[in-house]
Amino acid sequence: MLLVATDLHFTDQPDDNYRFGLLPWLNRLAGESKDKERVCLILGDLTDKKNRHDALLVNRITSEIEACDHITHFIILKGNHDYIEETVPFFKFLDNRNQITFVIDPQRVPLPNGKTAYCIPHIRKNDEFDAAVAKAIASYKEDKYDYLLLHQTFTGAQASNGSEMKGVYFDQLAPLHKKGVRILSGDIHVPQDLGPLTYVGSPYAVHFGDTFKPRCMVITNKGLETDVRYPAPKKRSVALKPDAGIPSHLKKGDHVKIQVMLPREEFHQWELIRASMLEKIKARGLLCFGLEIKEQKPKEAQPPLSTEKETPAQTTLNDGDVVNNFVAANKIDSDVAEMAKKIMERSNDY
Ligand SMILES: [Mn+2]
Repeated sequence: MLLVATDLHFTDQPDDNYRFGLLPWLNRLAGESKDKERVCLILGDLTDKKNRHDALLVNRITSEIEACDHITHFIILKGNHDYIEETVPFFKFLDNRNQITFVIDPQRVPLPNGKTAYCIPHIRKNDEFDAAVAKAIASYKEDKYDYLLLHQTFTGAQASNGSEMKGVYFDQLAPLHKKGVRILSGDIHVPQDLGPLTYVGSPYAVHFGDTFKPRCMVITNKGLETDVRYPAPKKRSVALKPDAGIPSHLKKGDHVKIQVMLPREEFHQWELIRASMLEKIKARGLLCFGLEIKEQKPKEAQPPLSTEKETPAQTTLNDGDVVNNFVAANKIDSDVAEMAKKIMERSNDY
């Protein structure tokens, strides 16, 4: 069997601790399989920061991988968050261990279940990626393979805020798709099919405002695919009226940032409203990462005859949306965008 997970974004932040249950959980799933070979594919972004990791984090990741006694082999692709220097990703040293293959360059990787994967880890330059795909197609003609594993942004992919990403083109993968090669990619956190390829998606919400349904995939040796879902907290930003209850979809342990919509003339009641909101958050067992006032503009302030719709952005934009909009408008590198989101999240932490 193949267990497929990607974009784990492990960090040393206590708030991200929920991500660490994933490997033991995948290991338990592997333990339920009758297959002899139980291979875990991680399609990149093992960690969030690219370099200079804390000793605790590094030792935790290595020991958690080693503790996966039901998983016979790990194949880990280099994602864009896994390196600064292309040839020396931080976790390259994992490749020296028996049960781990850490793939840095495009290459054919035989899977222990008898299948073969062609891996193209993250490539920064689009033309270099295109050249790697051309090589992969040539390689298929010489000798077939079953899977093409990637970590790349393809044009048309849907980001967590619904906007469309720009990157490399998926049309070039069509010849492999037509031959029946299963194409799986990491990088985009929202699980989705895009032309010939499938984004597996993150196993949990990574940023505030991530509303997608996270998943991992299990693929049997016969090629049957099932989505599996690791129980992890949601990370939601919500805007509420001062007397509103907490939305029912938020459960114990979920991470929330709350904006309370308040007309300016009621700002003086904030201390009371804040205290009552904190009570509600506590009663529901939520972890609060931000509680702030958002001014509710008076109705008469809006131009009454305007044909323009009020942009929902005024009331529902969260930090992630703000960054994503800016990134889309200014064509900013996705790594920089991720960093900006992190900074905004931390600066809002209580
Ligand atoms: Mn990622």
